[in-house]
Amino acid sequence: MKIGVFDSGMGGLTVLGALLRQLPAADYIYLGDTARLPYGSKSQATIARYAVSSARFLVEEGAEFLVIACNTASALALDAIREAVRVPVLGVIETGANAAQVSSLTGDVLVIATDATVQSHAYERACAEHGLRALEKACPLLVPLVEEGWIEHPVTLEVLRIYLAELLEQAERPGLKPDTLVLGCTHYPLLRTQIERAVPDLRVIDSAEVTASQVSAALIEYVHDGTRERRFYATDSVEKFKRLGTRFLGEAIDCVGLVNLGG
Ligand code: DGN
Repeated sequence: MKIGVFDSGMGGLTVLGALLRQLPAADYIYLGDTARLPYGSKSQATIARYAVSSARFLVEEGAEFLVIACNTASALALDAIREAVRVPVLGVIETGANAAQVSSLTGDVLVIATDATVQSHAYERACAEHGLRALEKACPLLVPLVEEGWIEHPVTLEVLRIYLAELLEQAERPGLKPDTLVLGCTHYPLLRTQIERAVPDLRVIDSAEVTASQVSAALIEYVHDGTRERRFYATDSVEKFKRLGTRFLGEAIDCVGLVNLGG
């Protein structure tokens, strides 16, 4: 079984890292559309066009199952991808909302994500389908801080503290009783420890881990130990991908292919 994992950049490597831990026998092919990121500032039509061409590339390369390991693409392009390819497609928002339902006893959850994901209200809708009330907050400074490698940096800890304090204050106004916090961006698992320390009363849902669990549960019977192929592609900046990607994946990335998917 070959699983294709797609992100606009490197954040999706946190999902791939969790998949490698939970379902190591599968073959994996990862594409980071680094030439066209960030998706968050583009229109829905453009994001869908980029995401569909990326998904088609992975299927042409043999992927039999696709994981959209990017919240922005999952929020804005999942239907377009499903229409364009003939393999099953799973996005990180539905898996995050499923896990929030299992976690939350009060039915009230908090979500932190990028601007584009929050503006789409995809988490609010997905949570509502599971009978949950979700309060979403954009935390746009976190992606650049993670990409800078400032995981334990005092600036990052202070930015996190401010965002989370604002979110908890907003939650008090409508009388929500949140008990769960969803990390709605694939960059945020790198900050999980710091976030858990900052909000010890909330259960933190790491969408990389829960996505990997759901993929693993769905596919385990189809995965047979074989070559354990791992292939990486980026649409630009392969050297940077190798260097920074290792931090997201948790293991070295030796070889990254450059692929041109057009404009
Ligand atoms: N990691 C992407 C996500 O999950 O939405 C965001 C990446 C970005 O904004 N550059």
